[in-house]
Amino acid sequence: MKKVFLNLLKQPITNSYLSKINKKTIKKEFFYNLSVTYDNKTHLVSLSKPVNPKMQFTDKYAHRASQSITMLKSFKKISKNLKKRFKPKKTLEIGSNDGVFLKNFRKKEIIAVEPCLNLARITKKKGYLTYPEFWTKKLSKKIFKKHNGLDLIYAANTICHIPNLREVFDAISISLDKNGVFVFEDPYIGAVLKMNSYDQFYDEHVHLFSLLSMSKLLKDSNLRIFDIDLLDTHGGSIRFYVCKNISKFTVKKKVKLFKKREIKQGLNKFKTYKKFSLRVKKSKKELLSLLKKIKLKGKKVISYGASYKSATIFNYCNIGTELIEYATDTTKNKQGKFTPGKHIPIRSPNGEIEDNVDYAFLGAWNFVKEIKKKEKNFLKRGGKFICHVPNIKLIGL
Ligand code: DWN
Repeated sequence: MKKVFLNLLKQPITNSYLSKINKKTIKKEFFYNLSVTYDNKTHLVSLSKPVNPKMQFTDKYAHRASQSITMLKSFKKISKNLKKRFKPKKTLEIGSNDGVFLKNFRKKEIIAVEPCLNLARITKKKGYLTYPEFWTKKLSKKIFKKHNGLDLIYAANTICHIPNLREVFDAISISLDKNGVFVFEDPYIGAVLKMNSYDQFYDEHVHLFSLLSMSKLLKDSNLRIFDIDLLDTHGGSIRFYVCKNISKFTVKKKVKLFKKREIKQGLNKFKTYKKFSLRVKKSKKELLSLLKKIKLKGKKVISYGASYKSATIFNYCNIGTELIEYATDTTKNKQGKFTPGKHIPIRSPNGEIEDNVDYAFLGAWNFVKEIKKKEKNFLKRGGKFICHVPNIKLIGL
């Protein structure tokens, strides 16, 4: 049975960066109620009512996975490791974005699947075989017919975006070779609870996974987990190594140990999530109080990164231009636009943070190390970052 534990109020579609702000565009903006459930049967954490994917993954998809050095390095490392460990001859990536993972493979070795047409065009143009479609059983059958069984299927920050997980996993079963591997990584619910990073909940993050939930869900599609990795990326992610029930892989000892750890953290109990929701309310109160205090002193505050995550914070906490003057973002097609819901203008960072800025809210807190390195001058002149994870805090030199 699914039970709601968190209500993050009215939220927009996070990819809907507005080009103009006027009566018409404001009236047209789509909002839904963002509440989050825990299922005591499967242990899965999901949004109560997912938004229609066709409204999200359009031909105007803004996010570019290759915007951070951290992620470029991470994809390079995992590509190298996967090649060394599994020696795949035919690999497929679900949700290939702008090709940040693909580029580590030879063109004839890898197939891309990407439903956002503007992104699919990028990898197609670079010469990668790209299916501009959602990952479904129908597509999987088509791919199997053309290429036979796949040795490796990889997905990063994609599977948690798909409402119908049974369809995803059945589709994997269809096109994966007998001893093929399906490797996927997504933000980890255990880390979200630990870091109080409630901004990991937004329209696109339909589910947040644990090992407990994933072990149950994969069974129905005759798949099983044989290894896992815990990652630092995106504020704490989990990577699952999955194979067919009948395959040769034996389960690593750490899988069993990790399950015990999750039980100790209470990931199989509703009350753990309920307690988290109280911490979220506290975080909102403290963030608003800090921002208001800073503004009363006449200081200038911006947001560093107009991330999708930050849309949850701005809309849940009701933070608009009265508290945050503008956001900077390196993604070209976000620049000149306005953040969804709260309509904060987005600018190009033009190198470093401007001299007259006193505080920068970390909309991209998951890249704090990279950002601190880049913004040494801001910190040297006394500038401070505002960060909401794990607690509301200021980060200086
Ligand atoms: O799952 C998803 C993740 C992986 O990416 C998608 N649903 C959408 C998107 O979510 P996000 O926007 O919360 O992800 P990021 O990668 O945390 O966003 C950071 C934003 O900050 C990007 O728009 C780029 C920007 N940025 C910047 O302006 N300066 C990032 C860095 C490191 C910088 O130095």
